[in-house]
Amino acid sequence: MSPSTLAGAASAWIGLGANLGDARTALQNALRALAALPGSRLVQVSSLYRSAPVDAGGPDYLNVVAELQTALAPLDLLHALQAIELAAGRERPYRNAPRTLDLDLLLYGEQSIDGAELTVPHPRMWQRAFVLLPLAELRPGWVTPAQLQAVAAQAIERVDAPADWAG
Ligand code: PH2
Ligand code: MG
Ligand code: MG
Repeated sequence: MSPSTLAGAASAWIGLGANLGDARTALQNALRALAALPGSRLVQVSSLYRSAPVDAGGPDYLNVVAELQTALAPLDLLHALQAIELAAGRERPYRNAPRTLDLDLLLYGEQSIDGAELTVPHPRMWQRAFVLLPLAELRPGWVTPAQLQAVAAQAIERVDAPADWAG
């Protein structure tokens, strides 16, 4: 086992988004908070993307995807993500309301989870260019050309390479 591998850890793929306030700083702070979670290591971060809201109103979003290697169990990770959202001033006035920070657990290892609190893989991830494009960057070959083609009409642009915004 390499020293950077955490015992019993899984790769969790997290979608980060924000479209209220200083979204870029919110995403940077969220990455720092993810890296500081117990038993966790931030492995990679995608480019920063600007995307038009999907099924929602309000300003454009900034979106990224991150890979977190973590020994936290899925529900413990979910609760940790919710705590980071709350600390960033997240409010939930109505469904898909603009938000200071949204952290979605997209994938947790190879697991399929269908619980009251958590569904993994994230049920809508394959309909969303703001998830698939950054994920395809980090997992080349995992997202298929057909899946990317299916979201090709959605308005999204790559704003910054990882080193230029997350570095
Ligand atoms: N999140 C949503 C709804 N719509 N659209 C974009 N572009 N980016 C998001 O992160 C997003 C969205 C619900 O969480
Ligand atoms: Mg979301
Ligand atoms: Mg969410």
